[in-house]
Amino acid sequence: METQAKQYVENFMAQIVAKNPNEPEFHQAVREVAESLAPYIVADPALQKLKVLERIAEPERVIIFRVPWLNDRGEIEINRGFRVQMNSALGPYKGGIRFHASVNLSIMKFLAFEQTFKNSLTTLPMGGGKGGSDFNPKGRSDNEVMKFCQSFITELYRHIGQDTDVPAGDIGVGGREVGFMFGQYKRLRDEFTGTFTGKGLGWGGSLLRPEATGYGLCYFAQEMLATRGETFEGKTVLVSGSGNVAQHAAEKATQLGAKVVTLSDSSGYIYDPEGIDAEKLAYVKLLKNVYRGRIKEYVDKYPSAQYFAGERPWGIKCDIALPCATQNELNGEEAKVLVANGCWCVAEGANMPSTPEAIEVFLANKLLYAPGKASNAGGVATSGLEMSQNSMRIKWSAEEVDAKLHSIMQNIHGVCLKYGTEEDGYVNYVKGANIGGFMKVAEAMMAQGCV
Ligand code: NDP
Ligand code: 2IT
Repeated sequence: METQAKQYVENFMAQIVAKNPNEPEFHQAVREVAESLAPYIVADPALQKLKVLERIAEPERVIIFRVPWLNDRGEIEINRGFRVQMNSALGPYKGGIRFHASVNLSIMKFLAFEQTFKNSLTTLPMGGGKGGSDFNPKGRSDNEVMKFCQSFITELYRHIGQDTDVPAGDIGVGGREVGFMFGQYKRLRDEFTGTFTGKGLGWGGSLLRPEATGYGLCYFAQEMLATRGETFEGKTVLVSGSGNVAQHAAEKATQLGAKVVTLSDSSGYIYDPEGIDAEKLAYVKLLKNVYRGRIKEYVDKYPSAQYFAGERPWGIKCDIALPCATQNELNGEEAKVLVANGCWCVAEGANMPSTPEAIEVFLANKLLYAPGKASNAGGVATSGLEMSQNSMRIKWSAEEVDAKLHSIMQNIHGVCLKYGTEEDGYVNYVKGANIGGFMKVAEAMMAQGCV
Protein backbone atom coordinates (compact mmCIF):
# COMPACT_ATOMS: atom_id res chain seq x y z
CA MET A 1 0.00 0.00 0.00
CA GLU A 2 2.77 2.40 0.92
CA THR A 3 4.52 2.12 -2.45
CA GLN A 4 1.16 2.36 -4.20
CA ALA A 5 0.41 5.57 -2.28
CA LYS A 6 3.84 7.01 -3.10
CA GLN A 7 3.34 6.16 -6.76
CA TYR A 8 -0.08 7.82 -6.68
CA VAL A 9 1.45 11.04 -5.30
CA GLU A 10 4.22 11.12 -7.90
CA ASN A 11 1.82 10.52 -10.82
CA PHE A 12 -0.65 13.04 -9.49
CA MET A 13 2.03 15.69 -8.91
CA ALA A 14 3.54 15.14 -12.36
CA GLN A 15 0.15 16.08 -13.81
CA ILE A 16 -0.24 19.08 -11.50
CA VAL A 17 3.22 20.40 -12.36
CA ALA A 18 2.72 19.87 -16.11
CA LYS A 19 -0.65 21.58 -16.05
CA ASN A 20 0.37 24.45 -13.75
CA PRO A 21 3.95 25.34 -14.69
CA ASN A 22 5.84 28.05 -12.79
CA GLU A 23 3.61 27.78 -9.73
CA PRO A 24 5.97 26.47 -7.01
CA GLU A 25 3.86 27.57 -4.02
CA PHE A 26 0.79 25.90 -5.51
CA HIS A 27 2.73 22.68 -6.14
CA GLN A 28 4.04 22.78 -2.55
CA ALA A 29 0.56 23.13 -1.02
CA VAL A 30 -0.98 20.45 -3.26
CA ARG A 31 1.84 17.96 -2.64
CA GLU A 32 1.47 18.22 1.13
CA VAL A 33 -2.25 17.45 0.91
CA ALA A 34 -1.77 14.68 -1.68
CA GLU A 35 0.81 12.97 0.54
CA SER A 36 -1.60 12.94 3.49
CA LEU A 37 -4.53 11.70 1.42
CA ALA A 38 -2.84 9.17 -0.85
CA PRO A 39 -3.32 6.14 1.42
CA TYR A 40 -7.07 6.88 1.58
CA ILE A 41 -7.42 7.53 -2.11
CA VAL A 42 -5.63 4.38 -3.29
CA ALA A 43 -7.90 2.38 -0.96
CA ASP A 44 -11.12 4.01 -2.17
CA PRO A 45 -12.24 3.31 -5.76
CA ALA A 46 -15.04 5.92 -5.53
CA LEU A 47 -12.62 8.76 -4.72
CA GLN A 48 -10.45 7.66 -7.65
CA LYS A 49 -13.26 7.15 -10.13
CA LEU A 50 -14.90 10.46 -9.27
CA LYS A 51 -11.50 12.21 -9.49
CA VAL A 52 -12.22 14.14 -6.33
CA LEU A 53 -8.67 15.32 -5.60
CA GLU A 54 -8.07 16.10 -9.28
CA ARG A 55 -11.15 18.33 -9.25
CA ILE A 56 -10.23 19.97 -5.93
CA ALA A 57 -6.84 20.94 -7.39
CA GLU A 58 -8.46 22.68 -10.37
CA PRO A 59 -9.99 26.06 -9.45
CA GLU A 60 -13.66 26.37 -10.36
CA ARG A 61 -12.85 29.81 -11.77
CA VAL A 62 -9.89 32.21 -11.89
CA ILE A 63 -10.45 35.89 -12.58
CA ILE A 64 -7.43 38.00 -13.58
CA PHE A 65 -7.94 41.63 -14.35
CA ARG A 66 -6.33 45.02 -14.96
CA VAL A 67 -6.44 47.54 -12.11
CA PRO A 68 -5.62 51.00 -13.50
CA TRP A 69 -5.66 53.95 -11.10
CA LEU A 70 -4.34 57.50 -10.69
CA ASN A 71 -1.71 58.17 -8.02
CA ASP A 72 -1.31 61.43 -6.07
CA ARG A 73 0.93 62.87 -8.78
CA GLY A 74 -1.79 62.31 -11.36
CA GLU A 75 0.10 59.44 -13.03
CA ILE A 76 -1.55 56.24 -14.19
CA GLU A 77 -0.44 53.10 -12.38
CA ILE A 78 -1.42 49.61 -13.47
CA ASN A 79 -1.66 46.62 -11.17
CA ARG A 80 -2.95 43.11 -11.69
CA GLY A 81 -5.95 41.84 -9.74
CA PHE A 82 -6.83 38.21 -8.99
CA ARG A 83 -9.68 36.22 -7.51
CA VAL A 84 -9.34 32.45 -7.38
CA GLN A 85 -12.74 30.83 -6.80
CA MET A 86 -11.42 27.45 -5.81
CA ASN A 87 -14.25 25.36 -4.44
CA SER A 88 -17.93 25.98 -3.66
CA ALA A 89 -18.94 22.50 -2.48
CA LEU A 90 -19.59 23.67 1.09
CA GLY A 91 -20.78 27.25 0.58
CA PRO A 92 -19.99 30.54 -1.14
CA TYR A 93 -16.32 31.05 -1.94
CA LYS A 94 -14.70 32.60 1.14
CA GLY A 95 -11.21 33.91 1.69
CA GLY A 96 -9.08 36.98 2.07
CA ILE A 97 -7.62 39.56 -0.28
CA ARG A 98 -3.84 40.12 -0.21
CA PHE A 99 -2.10 43.30 -1.38
CA HIS A 100 1.63 42.66 -1.64
CA ALA A 101 4.22 43.19 -4.36
CA SER A 102 4.90 39.44 -4.49
CA VAL A 103 1.31 38.44 -5.36
CA ASN A 104 1.08 36.21 -8.42
CA LEU A 105 -1.11 33.36 -9.66
CA SER A 106 0.89 30.68 -7.84
CA ILE A 107 0.51 32.42 -4.47
CA MET A 108 -3.20 33.08 -5.04
CA LYS A 109 -3.83 29.45 -5.99
CA PHE A 110 -1.92 28.00 -3.06
CA LEU A 111 -3.83 30.24 -0.67
CA ALA A 112 -7.22 29.40 -2.23
CA PHE A 113 -6.38 25.68 -2.14
CA GLU A 114 -5.43 25.82 1.55
CA GLN A 115 -8.51 27.91 2.29
CA THR A 116 -10.82 25.16 0.98
CA PHE A 117 -9.61 22.68 3.62
CA LYS A 118 -9.36 25.31 6.35
CA ASN A 119 -12.91 26.50 5.81
CA SER A 120 -14.14 22.91 5.84
CA LEU A 121 -12.42 22.38 9.20
CA THR A 122 -14.34 25.30 10.73
CA THR A 123 -17.59 23.32 10.09
CA LEU A 124 -19.20 26.57 8.86
CA PRO A 125 -20.81 26.71 5.39
CA MET A 126 -17.96 28.29 3.42
CA GLY A 127 -16.23 27.28 0.20
CA GLY A 128 -12.65 28.30 -0.58
CA GLY A 129 -11.33 31.35 -2.41
CA LYS A 130 -8.58 33.94 -2.32
CA GLY A 131 -7.78 37.15 -4.12
CA GLY A 132 -5.42 40.04 -4.23
CA SER A 133 -3.10 42.20 -6.21
CA ASP A 134 0.58 42.97 -6.71
CA PHE A 135 -0.23 46.48 -5.43
CA ASN A 136 2.22 47.44 -2.67
CA PRO A 137 0.45 49.64 -0.10
CA LYS A 138 3.69 50.59 1.71
CA GLY A 139 4.37 54.31 1.56
CA ARG A 140 1.07 55.07 -0.19
CA SER A 141 -1.25 57.81 1.03
CA ASP A 142 -4.76 56.98 2.24
CA ASN A 143 -6.02 58.62 -0.93
CA GLU A 144 -3.91 56.35 -3.16
CA VAL A 145 -5.02 53.26 -1.24
CA MET A 146 -8.64 54.34 -1.69
CA LYS A 147 -8.20 54.99 -5.42
CA PHE A 148 -6.60 51.59 -5.85
CA CYS A 149 -9.32 49.79 -3.83
CA GLN A 150 -12.06 51.52 -5.84
CA SER A 151 -10.54 50.49 -9.16
CA PHE A 152 -9.97 46.93 -7.88
CA ILE A 153 -13.63 46.60 -6.89
CA THR A 154 -14.92 48.26 -10.05
CA GLU A 155 -13.97 45.01 -11.79
CA LEU A 156 -14.32 42.51 -8.92
CA TYR A 157 -17.80 43.59 -7.82
CA ARG A 158 -19.51 41.67 -10.64
CA HIS A 159 -17.94 38.39 -9.48
CA ILE A 160 -18.71 38.55 -5.73
CA GLY A 161 -21.80 38.67 -3.51
CA GLN A 162 -23.05 37.51 -0.12
CA ASP A 163 -24.20 34.15 -1.57
CA THR A 164 -21.46 33.90 -4.23
CA ASP A 165 -18.08 34.95 -2.91
CA VAL A 166 -17.26 36.84 0.29
CA PRO A 167 -13.77 38.42 0.51
CA ALA A 168 -11.97 39.62 3.67
CA GLY A 169 -8.50 40.82 4.66
CA ASP A 170 -5.06 39.21 4.48
CA ILE A 171 -1.53 40.64 4.15
CA GLY A 172 -1.76 44.35 3.33
CA VAL A 173 -5.54 44.38 3.70
CA GLY A 174 -7.03 45.41 7.05
CA GLY A 175 -9.92 47.52 8.25
CA ARG A 176 -8.98 50.54 6.12
CA GLU A 177 -8.84 48.58 2.85
CA VAL A 178 -11.99 46.52 3.59
CA GLY A 179 -13.77 49.84 4.25
CA PHE A 180 -12.75 51.30 0.89
CA MET A 181 -13.62 48.10 -0.98
CA PHE A 182 -16.97 47.69 0.76
CA GLY A 183 -17.84 51.33 0.08
CA GLN A 184 -17.23 50.98 -3.65
CA TYR A 185 -19.02 47.62 -3.76
CA LYS A 186 -22.09 49.08 -2.04
CA ARG A 187 -22.09 52.03 -4.40
CA LEU A 188 -21.94 49.89 -7.53
CA ARG A 189 -24.49 47.32 -6.35
CA ASP A 190 -26.76 49.71 -4.45
CA GLU A 191 -27.07 47.04 -1.75
CA PHE A 192 -25.89 46.87 1.87
CA THR A 193 -25.09 43.19 2.34
CA GLY A 194 -22.53 41.02 4.12
CA THR A 195 -20.41 40.61 1.01
CA PHE A 196 -17.20 41.48 2.86
CA THR A 197 -16.07 40.40 6.32
CA GLY A 198 -13.69 42.30 8.57
CA LYS A 199 -15.97 45.30 8.25
CA GLY A 200 -15.92 48.16 10.77
CA LEU A 201 -17.65 47.41 14.06
CA GLY A 202 -20.19 50.22 13.51
CA TRP A 203 -21.30 48.99 10.08
CA GLY A 204 -21.72 45.24 10.04
CA GLY A 205 -18.40 43.98 11.36
CA SER A 206 -18.22 41.31 14.04
CA LEU A 207 -16.72 41.98 17.42
CA LEU A 208 -13.43 40.10 17.74
CA ARG A 209 -12.89 39.58 13.99
CA PRO A 210 -9.68 41.67 14.12
CA GLU A 211 -8.39 39.59 17.05
CA ALA A 212 -9.73 36.24 15.87
CA THR A 213 -6.82 34.74 13.93
CA GLY A 214 -4.23 35.40 16.63
CA TYR A 215 -6.56 34.52 19.51
CA GLY A 216 -7.75 31.38 17.73
CA LEU A 217 -4.13 30.38 17.12
CA CYS A 218 -3.45 30.53 20.86
CA TYR A 219 -6.66 28.64 21.69
CA PHE A 220 -5.53 25.92 19.29
CA ALA A 221 -2.01 25.91 20.76
CA GLN A 222 -3.53 25.62 24.26
CA GLU A 223 -5.20 22.38 23.16
CA MET A 224 -1.93 21.11 21.71
CA LEU A 225 -0.03 21.93 24.90
CA ALA A 226 -2.73 20.23 26.97
CA THR A 227 -2.04 16.92 25.17
CA ARG A 228 1.30 17.03 27.02
CA GLY A 229 -0.16 18.36 30.26
CA GLU A 230 1.23 21.84 29.55
CA THR A 231 0.01 25.45 29.28
CA PHE A 232 1.37 28.81 28.05
CA GLU A 233 2.18 29.81 31.65
CA GLY A 234 5.84 30.77 31.98
CA LYS A 235 6.79 29.71 28.44
CA THR A 236 9.06 31.74 26.16
CA VAL A 237 7.39 32.39 22.81
CA LEU A 238 8.78 33.60 19.46
CA VAL A 239 6.34 35.42 17.20
CA SER A 240 7.26 36.48 13.66
CA GLY A 241 5.48 39.26 11.79
CA SER A 242 4.03 42.35 13.44
CA GLY A 243 0.74 42.69 11.59
CA ASN A 244 -2.78 41.63 12.45
CA VAL A 245 -2.10 37.98 13.23
CA ALA A 246 1.21 38.54 15.04
CA GLN A 247 -0.16 41.32 17.26
CA HIS A 248 -3.13 39.32 18.48
CA ALA A 249 -1.17 36.08 18.86
CA ALA A 250 1.31 37.97 21.04
CA GLU A 251 -1.55 39.56 22.98
CA LYS A 252 -3.34 36.29 23.77
CA ALA A 253 -0.14 34.35 24.52
CA THR A 254 0.81 37.10 26.99
CA GLN A 255 -2.67 37.03 28.57
CA LEU A 256 -2.23 33.28 29.00
CA GLY A 257 0.97 33.80 30.99
CA ALA A 258 3.66 33.41 28.32
CA LYS A 259 6.60 35.74 27.66
CA VAL A 260 6.69 36.82 23.98
CA VAL A 261 10.21 37.96 23.12
CA THR A 262 10.23 38.62 19.35
CA LEU A 263 8.30 40.33 16.57
CA SER A 264 9.46 40.96 13.01
CA ASP A 265 8.75 42.43 9.60
CA SER A 266 10.29 41.86 6.19
CA SER A 267 13.29 44.05 7.16
CA GLY A 268 14.32 42.28 10.39
CA TYR A 269 13.29 41.29 13.90
CA ILE A 270 13.33 42.69 17.43
CA TYR A 271 14.32 40.65 20.50
CA ASP A 272 13.09 41.89 23.85
CA PRO A 273 14.34 39.48 26.53
CA GLU A 274 12.12 41.15 29.14
CA GLY A 275 9.01 40.28 27.14
CA ILE A 276 6.62 42.30 25.00
CA ASP A 277 3.96 42.99 27.62
CA ALA A 278 0.53 44.58 27.15
CA GLU A 279 1.87 48.14 27.34
CA LYS A 280 4.61 47.49 24.79
CA LEU A 281 2.12 45.74 22.52
CA ALA A 282 -0.17 48.77 22.67
CA TYR A 283 2.77 50.77 21.31
CA VAL A 284 3.37 48.18 18.55
CA LYS A 285 -0.29 48.44 17.50
CA LEU A 286 -0.05 52.21 17.32
CA LEU A 287 3.26 52.02 15.44
CA LYS A 288 2.04 49.48 12.88
CA ASN A 289 -1.67 50.19 12.50
CA VAL A 290 -1.82 53.97 12.86
CA TYR A 291 1.65 55.30 11.96
CA ARG A 292 2.35 52.39 9.58
CA GLY A 293 5.95 52.33 10.82
CA ARG A 294 8.62 49.60 10.90
CA ILE A 295 9.30 47.18 13.76
CA LYS A 296 12.88 48.46 14.19
CA GLU A 297 11.39 51.62 15.76
CA TYR A 298 10.51 49.44 18.79
CA VAL A 299 14.11 49.59 20.03
CA ASP A 300 14.09 53.41 20.04
CA LYS A 301 11.16 53.28 22.45
CA TYR A 302 12.32 50.23 24.47
CA PRO A 303 16.13 50.09 24.71
CA SER A 304 15.95 46.72 26.51
CA ALA A 305 15.35 45.27 23.05
CA GLN A 306 17.75 44.66 20.17
CA TYR A 307 17.04 44.90 16.43
CA PHE A 308 18.55 42.44 13.96
CA ALA A 309 18.35 43.80 10.41
CA GLY A 310 17.74 41.32 7.60
CA GLU A 311 17.32 38.37 9.99
CA ARG A 312 14.47 36.14 11.17
CA PRO A 313 13.78 35.36 14.84
CA TRP A 314 14.25 31.56 14.76
CA GLY A 315 17.72 31.59 16.35
CA ILE A 316 16.39 32.74 19.73
CA LYS A 317 15.89 30.09 22.43
CA CYS A 318 12.21 29.37 23.09
CA ASP A 319 9.60 26.81 24.09
CA ILE A 320 6.99 27.77 21.50
CA ALA A 321 7.26 29.35 18.04
CA LEU A 322 4.32 31.07 16.33
CA PRO A 323 5.21 32.04 12.73
CA CYS A 324 2.73 34.79 11.81
CA ALA A 325 4.25 36.64 8.82
CA THR A 326 4.15 34.85 5.46
CA GLN A 327 4.72 31.67 3.45
CA ASN A 328 8.10 29.88 3.57
CA GLU A 329 9.50 32.12 6.31
CA LEU A 330 10.92 29.19 8.31
CA ASN A 331 13.25 26.76 6.51
CA GLY A 332 14.79 23.39 7.33
CA GLU A 333 18.00 24.85 8.77
CA GLU A 334 16.04 27.24 10.98
CA ALA A 335 13.81 24.37 12.11
CA LYS A 336 16.91 22.44 13.20
CA VAL A 337 18.12 25.47 15.18
CA LEU A 338 14.73 25.79 16.89
CA VAL A 339 14.79 22.11 17.88
CA ALA A 340 18.41 22.28 19.05
CA ASN A 341 17.47 25.25 21.24
CA GLY A 342 14.71 23.26 22.93
CA CYS A 343 11.61 24.48 21.07
CA TRP A 344 8.91 21.81 21.34
CA CYS A 345 5.77 23.44 19.93
CA VAL A 346 5.24 25.26 16.62
CA ALA A 347 1.78 26.53 15.68
CA GLU A 348 1.34 28.45 12.44
CA GLY A 349 -0.55 31.74 12.35
CA ALA A 350 0.54 32.43 8.79
CA ASN A 351 -0.39 30.32 5.76
CA MET A 352 2.33 27.76 4.92
CA PRO A 353 5.14 29.58 6.79
CA SER A 354 7.18 26.39 7.24
CA THR A 355 8.92 24.91 4.21
CA PRO A 356 8.49 21.15 3.55
CA GLU A 357 12.03 20.63 4.90
CA ALA A 358 11.12 22.43 8.15
CA ILE A 359 7.97 20.33 8.55
CA GLU A 360 10.06 17.19 8.08
CA VAL A 361 12.34 18.32 10.93
CA PHE A 362 9.37 19.05 13.23
CA LEU A 363 7.72 15.69 12.56
CA ALA A 364 10.97 13.70 12.81
CA ASN A 365 11.62 15.27 16.22
CA LYS A 366 8.00 14.68 17.33
CA LEU A 367 7.31 18.33 18.05
CA LEU A 368 3.80 19.54 18.60
CA TYR A 369 3.44 21.05 15.12
CA ALA A 370 0.22 22.54 13.72
CA PRO A 371 -0.17 23.61 10.08
CA GLY A 372 -1.86 26.95 9.43
CA LYS A 373 -4.97 25.46 7.87
CA ALA A 374 -5.86 24.13 11.32
CA SER A 375 -4.29 26.61 13.72
CA ASN A 376 -5.08 29.88 11.92
CA ALA A 377 -8.67 28.95 11.02
CA GLY A 378 -10.05 31.19 13.76
CA GLY A 379 -9.90 34.22 11.46
CA VAL A 380 -12.08 32.79 8.73
CA ALA A 381 -14.27 31.06 11.31
CA THR A 382 -15.06 34.44 12.84
CA SER A 383 -15.67 35.76 9.32
CA GLY A 384 -18.25 32.98 9.07
CA LEU A 385 -19.75 34.24 12.32
CA GLU A 386 -19.82 37.76 10.85
CA MET A 387 -21.74 36.41 7.83
CA SER A 388 -24.27 34.75 10.12
CA GLN A 389 -24.77 37.95 12.11
CA ASN A 390 -25.20 39.96 8.89
CA SER A 391 -27.76 37.51 7.52
CA MET A 392 -29.72 37.57 10.77
CA ARG A 393 -29.31 41.37 11.12
CA ILE A 394 -28.08 40.93 14.69
CA LYS A 395 -24.88 41.51 16.64
CA TRP A 396 -23.40 39.09 19.12
CA SER A 397 -21.44 40.30 22.15
CA ALA A 398 -17.67 39.85 22.32
CA GLU A 399 -18.21 37.10 24.91
CA GLU A 400 -20.55 35.21 22.59
CA VAL A 401 -18.17 35.44 19.63
CA ASP A 402 -15.19 34.47 21.78
CA ALA A 403 -17.01 31.42 23.15
CA LYS A 404 -17.93 30.29 19.62
CA LEU A 405 -14.37 30.89 18.37
CA HIS A 406 -12.97 28.95 21.31
CA SER A 407 -15.24 25.99 20.72
CA ILE A 408 -14.53 25.98 16.94
CA MET A 409 -10.78 25.83 17.62
CA GLN A 410 -11.27 23.03 20.17
CA ASN A 411 -13.36 21.16 17.63
CA ILE A 412 -10.71 21.51 14.90
CA HIS A 413 -8.16 20.22 17.37
CA GLY A 414 -10.41 17.23 18.03
CA VAL A 415 -10.63 16.51 14.29
CA CYS A 416 -6.82 16.62 14.06
CA LEU A 417 -6.57 14.11 16.92
CA LYS A 418 -9.13 11.86 15.24
CA TYR A 419 -7.40 11.68 11.87
CA GLY A 420 -3.82 12.44 12.88
CA THR A 421 -3.04 10.21 15.88
CA GLU A 422 -0.43 7.65 14.88
CA GLU A 423 0.16 4.16 16.28
CA ASP A 424 2.69 5.34 18.85
CA GLY A 425 0.30 8.06 20.06
CA TYR A 426 2.11 10.95 18.30
CA VAL A 427 -0.34 13.42 16.79
CA ASN A 428 0.52 14.28 13.19
CA TYR A 429 -1.54 17.47 12.84
CA VAL A 430 -0.60 17.77 9.15
CA LYS A 431 -2.28 14.47 8.38
CA GLY A 432 -5.14 15.21 10.76
CA ALA A 433 -5.93 18.61 9.24
CA ASN A 434 -5.59 17.47 5.63
CA ILE A 435 -7.73 14.37 6.01
CA GLY A 436 -10.26 16.05 8.31
CA GLY A 437 -10.60 19.04 5.97
CA PHE A 438 -10.82 16.88 2.86
CA MET A 439 -13.52 14.48 4.08
CA LYS A 440 -16.37 16.99 4.17
CA VAL A 441 -15.44 18.61 0.87
CA ALA A 442 -15.08 15.22 -0.83
CA GLU A 443 -18.43 13.96 0.46
CA ALA A 444 -20.18 17.13 -0.72
CA MET A 445 -18.53 16.93 -4.14
CA MET A 446 -19.47 13.29 -4.58
CA ALA A 447 -23.08 14.07 -3.63
CA GLN A 448 -23.25 17.06 -5.98
CA GLY A 449 -22.22 15.14 -9.09
CA CYS A 450 -19.74 15.95 -11.82
CA VAL A 451 -19.61 19.75 -11.50
P1 NDP B 1 -0.44 41.97 7.86
O1 NDP B 1 -0.31 42.67 6.57
O2 NDP B 1 -1.23 42.58 8.94
O3 NDP B 1 1.01 41.66 8.44
C1 NDP B 1 1.92 40.93 7.71
C2 NDP B 1 3.21 40.85 8.50
O4 NDP B 1 4.06 39.90 7.89
C3 NDP B 1 3.97 42.16 8.50
O5 NDP B 1 4.71 42.25 9.68
C4 NDP B 1 4.87 42.00 7.29
O6 NDP B 1 6.04 42.80 7.31
C5 NDP B 1 5.22 40.54 7.37
N1 NDP B 1 5.53 40.06 6.03
C6 NDP B 1 4.73 40.10 4.94
N2 NDP B 1 5.37 39.61 3.87
C7 NDP B 1 6.58 39.26 4.30
C8 NDP B 1 7.70 38.70 3.67
N3 NDP B 1 7.70 38.40 2.37
N4 NDP B 1 8.79 38.44 4.44
C9 NDP B 1 8.80 38.74 5.77
N5 NDP B 1 7.78 39.29 6.41
C10 NDP B 1 6.68 39.55 5.69
O7 NDP B 1 -1.01 40.51 7.50
P2 NDP B 1 -1.67 39.43 8.47
O8 NDP B 1 -1.12 39.53 9.83
O9 NDP B 1 -3.13 39.50 8.26
O10 NDP B 1 -1.19 38.08 7.78
C11 NDP B 1 -0.02 37.37 8.20
C12 NDP B 1 -0.13 35.93 7.77
O11 NDP B 1 -1.29 35.34 8.37
C13 NDP B 1 -0.28 35.68 6.26
O12 NDP B 1 0.34 34.46 5.93
C14 NDP B 1 -1.79 35.53 6.10
O13 NDP B 1 -2.12 34.82 4.93
C15 NDP B 1 -2.12 34.75 7.35
N6 NDP B 1 -3.50 34.77 7.82
C16 NDP B 1 -4.17 35.95 8.04
C17 NDP B 1 -5.45 35.93 8.52
C18 NDP B 1 -6.17 37.17 8.86
O14 NDP B 1 -7.28 37.07 9.37
N7 NDP B 1 -5.63 38.36 8.64
C19 NDP B 1 -6.17 34.67 8.74
C20 NDP B 1 -5.36 33.49 8.55
C21 NDP B 1 -4.08 33.57 8.08
P3 NDP B 1 6.21 44.00 6.27
O15 NDP B 1 5.40 45.12 6.87
O16 NDP B 1 7.66 44.26 6.22
O17 NDP B 1 5.65 43.53 4.96
O1 2IT C 1 -6.07 33.12 5.32
C1 2IT C 1 -7.17 33.37 5.85
O2 2IT C 1 -7.84 32.49 6.40
C2 2IT C 1 -7.62 34.76 5.86
N1 2IT C 1 -6.91 35.63 5.38
C3 2IT C 1 -8.98 35.10 6.40
C4 2IT C 1 -10.05 34.84 5.37
C5 2IT C 1 -11.42 35.31 5.74
O3 2IT C 1 -12.28 35.19 4.84
O4 2IT C 1 -11.66 35.78 6.84
